[in-house]
Amino acid sequence: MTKQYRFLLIIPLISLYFFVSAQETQNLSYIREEVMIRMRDGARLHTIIYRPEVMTENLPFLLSRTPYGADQFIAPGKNDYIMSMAQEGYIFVNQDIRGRYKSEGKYVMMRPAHPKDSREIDESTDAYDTIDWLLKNIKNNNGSVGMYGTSYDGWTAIMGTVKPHPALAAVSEQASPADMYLGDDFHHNGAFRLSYGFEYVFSQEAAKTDTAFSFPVYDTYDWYLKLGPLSNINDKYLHHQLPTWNNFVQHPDYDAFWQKQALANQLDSSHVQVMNVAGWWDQEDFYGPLKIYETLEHKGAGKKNTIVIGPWNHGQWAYWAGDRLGNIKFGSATSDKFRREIQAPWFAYHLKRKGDGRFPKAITYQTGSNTWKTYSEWPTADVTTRDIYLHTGGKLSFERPQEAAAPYVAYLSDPAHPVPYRPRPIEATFQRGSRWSSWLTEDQRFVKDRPDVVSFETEPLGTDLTVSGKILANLYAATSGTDADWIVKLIDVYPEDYKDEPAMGGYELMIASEILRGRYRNGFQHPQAIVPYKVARYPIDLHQINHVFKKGHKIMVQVQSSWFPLYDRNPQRFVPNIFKARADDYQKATQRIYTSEQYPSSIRLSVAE
Ligand code: PG9
Repeated sequence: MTKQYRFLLIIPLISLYFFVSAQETQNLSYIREEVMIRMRDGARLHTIIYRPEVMTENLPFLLSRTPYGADQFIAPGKNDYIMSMAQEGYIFVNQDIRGRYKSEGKYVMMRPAHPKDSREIDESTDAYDTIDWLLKNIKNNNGSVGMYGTSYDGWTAIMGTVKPHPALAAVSEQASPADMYLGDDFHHNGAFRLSYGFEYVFSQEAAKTDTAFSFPVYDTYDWYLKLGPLSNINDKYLHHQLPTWNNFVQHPDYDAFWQKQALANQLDSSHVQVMNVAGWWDQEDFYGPLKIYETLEHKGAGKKNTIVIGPWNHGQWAYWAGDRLGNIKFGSATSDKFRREIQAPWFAYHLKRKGDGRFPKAITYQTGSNTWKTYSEWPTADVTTRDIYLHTGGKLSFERPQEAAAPYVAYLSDPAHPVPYRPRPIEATFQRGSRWSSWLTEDQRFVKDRPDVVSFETEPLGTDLTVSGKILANLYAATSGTDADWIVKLIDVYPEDYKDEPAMGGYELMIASEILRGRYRNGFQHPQAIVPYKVARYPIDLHQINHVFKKGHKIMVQVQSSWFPLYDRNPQRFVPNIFKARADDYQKATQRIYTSEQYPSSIRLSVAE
């Protein structure tokens, strides 16, 4: 146990409470108070309140609700994430959600809300009851409440809007997951996120406080490979004790369990102002904030709904300067800008009526040109869709393929040798020193020469090419097996002779990527076996980018059929439930990526003039 507790040091990747400001800019003193707040069903939630020692006006509350330990919240005067807001003046409140750390009640991972029923408890009613108590019991408040937080804490923030308290005026969800089956932490398009799913669920459900699984090896690639079929997780390690793992096994398809949890089926437009925040290289919940923004747009939230997307990994806006991510440099302190110039004024206007309240609908950082852009709608309509095609011979171009000598490129996908998703050793996801948090920016040359990764690239570009908004891969593919995973990566290849920064010469930077589990090509609710060697179209949503492929750079597309151990291995033989596959279901398969006139695989780009 002691050993495991050492791993608590890893949790800052998830919970941002550990980051202490290097320079304390002001002497911001607070009175810290710890209370147990009673919810409508009698459960009491452990809550920490920080009131400024000196108050010259009544102040609004800023509430954050977490499964990661409210005690670990750094006092507002020393906390980079909220420093600008501390300088502005708020009463900060942090709460352990139901069943975690010092709170009573039962923890349910992402407990779905009952949007129409206020008698049933959920995270929305818990937020409501907390706000009600605060307004009545904490003196010198101005009657206004904001909620904010990253990831799980972002999710609890947006859940506050499902049955919102009238005093809840503004919510900033930052990297909140929206759909754990389609695009966030636990699955993408039906493909199971093995290393994240296992390690995260263990950290949350093995005990009431965060607890890391103790791997006997450093390179977890080996551990997961030797694990064999997924059923060994329960048979050898979890023994059916962790509810979320059991749910993975019992709900392999997009059934009512996942649909009920999906935010698109819970959220509605309300009186609450919402600011959604996402990072282009968020390794956990990039889909979430985009989906929440889109859902609220469809529900008519209009001016009450805004989005900010920066060049960040999961939660990077909350700490440090944000002038680089992994090997990629941005030339300015993007996170700092977010905290000072976006987050702080937005809350100040909505909770204190300070400032002019003029906020752009969308602020998105344009990578490549390294500039911030504002938009009156997002994704911007100011684009033309253009298809870029995969060709035999490894070429990529805007010309549609003509009759080709060989209509496809083939490779062998072997579940005994899956493609690593990042360079080995693959440290445990949350362990100190893990490269998990920046893996999406790794140089993709580390897999380029593998025989089971196929690459297609353009000539060096003659002019800058700006892609802003949605992108979609249209893959035409076939397999000798009866199930297959298809992974598509869109890559910016730097010139070999890169004068700006010689060490980045030839760097292959992933700008977008996604996986689709082939069995779900016709819908996520009903898996269907693939007919061997039959060509099928696999549409793969690559989400959105705002990126300039600079003159002299090349555009590359890579296709592969495994991304291990982030995603579990597809057995490549169709079985009804992969969590119950047997060792001998895992078989090699020959994959064909079509590049012909009849089956022109391509990526649909939104190109800005
Ligand atoms: N990505 C984490 C998470 C959120 C919600 C559910 C499961 C995992 C997090 O960083 O909080």
